[in-house]
Amino acid sequence: MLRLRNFLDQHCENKGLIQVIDGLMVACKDIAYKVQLGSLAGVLGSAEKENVQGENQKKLDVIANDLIKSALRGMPQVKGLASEEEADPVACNPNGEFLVLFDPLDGSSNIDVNVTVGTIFSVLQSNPEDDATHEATYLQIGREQIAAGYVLYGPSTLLVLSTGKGVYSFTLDPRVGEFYLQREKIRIPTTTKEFAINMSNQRFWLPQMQEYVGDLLRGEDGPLGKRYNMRWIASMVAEIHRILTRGGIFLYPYDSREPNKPGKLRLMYEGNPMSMLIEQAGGKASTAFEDIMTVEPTSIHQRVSVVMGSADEVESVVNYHRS
Ligand code: AHM
Ligand code: MG
Repeated sequence: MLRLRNFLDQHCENKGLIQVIDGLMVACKDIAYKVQLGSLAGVLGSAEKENVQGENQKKLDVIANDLIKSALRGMPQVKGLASEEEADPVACNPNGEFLVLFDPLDGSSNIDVNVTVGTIFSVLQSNPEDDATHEATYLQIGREQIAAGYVLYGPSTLLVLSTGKGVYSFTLDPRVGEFYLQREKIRIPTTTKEFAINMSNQRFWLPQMQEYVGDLLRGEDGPLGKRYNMRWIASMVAEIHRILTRGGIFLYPYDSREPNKPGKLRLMYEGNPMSMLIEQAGGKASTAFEDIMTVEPTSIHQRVSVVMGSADEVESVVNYHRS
């Protein structure tokens, strides 16, 4: 079995990037260990404070953020970082080449019920003259990402990674603390009969989205002509992992609960990295109007409408929105 480090040495010419991924995984293994111990490590429950987005932080949100932050700050290759749990970007090493954006613990509403959560990350290249304390330094479109991935803390701990040459997954062997390659060049089936959306928001969606989901629910009697199954885990990492395993479509579209925000999920450290993985696996990732990875970012914490997964199904959603 091929160890992650050996895989990277064989598949990635960028030695600095290898160091960054290696360093990130040191922090993620620590997070995996704490998630596994749960209440035995005293890490469950609320941190009794809010992040910059006004969301209640869980203890593990804060712990995961601190672990990743201190790992990245210690790396000479990393110039700066931005996190869901940090109001502002954090400068690391002035001579560093890379910017790392991350959601330290996605799906954290699931921690206390022992359901899968994960860390999502996106790596960008910086210019030597860029100031890592400036938000503008980080505002690159998703197509500029040089690597993206997530670590899933589920029954097994998995890393799913792309450095722009396909998607690979690795499983952590906690007995030796190493990730081993398990799946190569992952491909998402083009068609699907499985969708994931939070149906409780139905009345707040755009009419086009209501029409599309209405047609899904009509099954073989509707215009889509097939019976669909539904899943909702409320952990984007877990949903995307299911789609990378057996296909499907994941939607967190615009809704009018907060009319000024384009969606719930964040572009820079949720939408973009997941879009890179999905596209690298042959799927599509759209806002329903344009490719997510072409959206020009205007702030680190900006929101985006998300429709991603099996290519034909995403195309179908885009077609409903053309009308
Ligand atoms: P988080 O980053 O604060 O955990 O929020 C993102 C999560 C996604 O993982 C998931 O798809 C979504 O929020 C679930 O939202 P809802 O509570 O509407 O089901
Ligand atoms: Mg998240």
